[in-house]
Amino acid sequence: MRFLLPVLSVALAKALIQEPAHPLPWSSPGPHDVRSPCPMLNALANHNILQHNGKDISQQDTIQALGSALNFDRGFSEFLFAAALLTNLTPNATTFSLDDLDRHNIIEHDGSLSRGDFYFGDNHSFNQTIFDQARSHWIRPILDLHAVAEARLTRMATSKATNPTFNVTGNPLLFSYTQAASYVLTFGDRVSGTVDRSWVEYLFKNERLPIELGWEKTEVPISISDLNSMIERIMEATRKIESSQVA
Ligand code: HEM
Ligand SMILES: *[C@@H]1O[C@H](CO)[C@@H](O)[C@H](O)[C@H]1NC(C)=O
Ligand SMILES: *[C@@H]1O[C@H](CO)[C@@H](O)[C@H](O)[C@H]1NC(C)=O
Ligand SMILES: *[C@@H]1O[C@H](CO)[C@@H](O)[C@H](O)[C@H]1NC(C)=O
Ligand SMILES: CC(=O)N[C@H]1CO[C@H](CO)[C@@H](O)[C@@H]1O
Repeated sequence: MRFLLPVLSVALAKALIQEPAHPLPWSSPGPHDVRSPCPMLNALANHNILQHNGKDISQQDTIQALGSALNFDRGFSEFLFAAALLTNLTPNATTFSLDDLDRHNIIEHDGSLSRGDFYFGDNHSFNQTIFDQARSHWIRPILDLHAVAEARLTRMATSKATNPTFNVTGNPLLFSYTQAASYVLTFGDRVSGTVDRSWVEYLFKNERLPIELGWEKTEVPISISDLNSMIERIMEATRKIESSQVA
């Protein structure tokens, strides 16, 4: 008891000094708004950082949104936008809408962390059962790259075993690693390759940035070279798990 009081006072003082985290405006999609299988783009639209209707997103909108909200640099945003544009089949399109991203096997792929496979009907909506499977090995509150790789592999293995049309190669395969790398880079520490589990789960479940939980965007911009090295490391962690399963 003698120790409790000073400890509490420090905590209390801190609580009083710290400004409460300023929540960004957020509202769920209305009947005329479109959304995607990407939890982050949906979150940005819900926050009005991307247009709330989710429609006609330009390269400039993408650079502005990912830059201001997440500190993705221009090169990384341009890379993602170029991929997104492939999902708009209108000739010479210069924008995409979030529901274009449902289009199968361009970016959208089987074995997602939180969405069902195209073959089973709904490749778009958050599915708690599927996400629970992905995070079934997430025992510790801080995820390392082994845990990140394990979640991805677990879902891919289930999908491979149950979906007769399973085929994740080429760009869809690259994007499945890109997505894993993106949540580590956005919410975690790119040097240690660790990330707070609760922030990742919050994004998926709520399609909202985990600002209330204490997350802030990184001060150092996230670039394509960060993406490439994070993908390499997640692939390496994946190979380690695969070789230990064979042995
Ligand atoms: C213009 C930018 C972006 C585009 C076009 C895009 C597109 C997509 C698409 C199509 C999917 C669905 C893939 C699937 O599971 O089948 C997806 C998933 C995902 N995206 Fe994005 N995304 C973008 C930006 C971001 C950013 C900035 C993050 C940062 C955290 C992110 C994180 C994720 C994650 C974690 C998933 C996996 C969802 C799952 O497996 O259930 N994305 N994205
Ligand atoms: C698309 O762009 C090409 C090359 O600039 C042009 O020849 C074509 O007419 C355009 N198509 C449409 C539908 O605008
Ligand atoms: C979620 O995924 C599970 C497992 O694939 C499936 O059985 C269930 O029908 C899906 N739920 C919805 C609401 O689609
Ligand atoms: C698998 O998908 C790729 C494109 O991602 C395609 O080129 C290939 O033909 C597909 N393979 C099979 C067996 O369907
Ligand atoms: C339910 C659902 O979201 N299905 C989508 C799966 O992907 C195709 C495109 O390949 C969409 O047209 C469907 O709407």
